[in-house]
Amino acid sequence: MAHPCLEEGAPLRPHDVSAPRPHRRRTLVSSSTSRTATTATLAAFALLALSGCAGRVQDGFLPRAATDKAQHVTNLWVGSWIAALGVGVLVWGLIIWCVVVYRRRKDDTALPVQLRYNVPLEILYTVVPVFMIAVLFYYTSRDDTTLMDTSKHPDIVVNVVGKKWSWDFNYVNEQTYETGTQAELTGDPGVEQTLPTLYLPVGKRVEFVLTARDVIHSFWVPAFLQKLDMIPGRVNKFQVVPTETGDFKGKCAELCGAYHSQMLFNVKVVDQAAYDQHISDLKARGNAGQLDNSLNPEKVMNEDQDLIPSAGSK
Ligand SMILES: [Cu+2]
Repeated sequence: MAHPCLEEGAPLRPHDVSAPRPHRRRTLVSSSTSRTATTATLAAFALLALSGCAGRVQDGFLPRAATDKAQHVTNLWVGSWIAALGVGVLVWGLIIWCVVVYRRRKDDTALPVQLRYNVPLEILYTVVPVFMIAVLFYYTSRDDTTLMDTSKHPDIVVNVVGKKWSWDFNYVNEQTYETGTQAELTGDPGVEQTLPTLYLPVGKRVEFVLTARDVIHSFWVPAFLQKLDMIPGRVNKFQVVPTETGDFKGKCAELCGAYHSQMLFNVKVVDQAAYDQHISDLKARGNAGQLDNSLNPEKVMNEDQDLIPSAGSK
């Protein structure tokens, strides 16, 4: 037998309709609600300010796209937010409409029917979300394929090696390298100059070949709007064409141990002459050859061996 309260027309218990609500309680609830709303608004502004969000609204507050492919990420991000907001506004609107139109009136003494179904509506509830997910999946998959495409011939190949807690950059065709040591974030100015710096020529297709010496790291230049894991024993690749000169920041995006937060590097996108000069400087410093994967405690797996770049692969 159903619970009496679930039966159609079951009368409300007297205290449900007639017991006066203590005024004090309502005041407390409404003041605590408004306090919560104020706190949430302040927190949102603080988050925006503290995160140093310098992005523009039309970029969805992402850093400005600095590679040929980054605009795809911005478009997917902004498009997804617009879709989510559209769905949100519709759902919030329906909720508010139900709350207002079907609120309890003074003379309501009976609970509405508590168990009811509507097959067409329920089919709609199932089909519409599946359709929405399919659309998001299509655009995500399409952009993922573009971002991960390495079929074009690169002008520069850089084997970036992640290690606890810094980076080695092997310029494969130039047969020179830069090796980094962990940043020491003392809070004093000048730390950035101690970080390893990756030089890239503007407008040239760069292939990053990513390997790791010890644990999983992730190669991330936020301005490129793209990152990829570096997995011990595996070789991952992606290509970008940096489209503007300038100084950018790079970091590890995978929690990799105690000093993960200090696994930082600089990126300088420069013209070809400055790039060539940097390569000459590295060679003059005696950095000949490669700091390759022979330094890793674990071998790169057999099936990935042919992905390891060698000079002349350009
Ligand atoms: Cu790391």
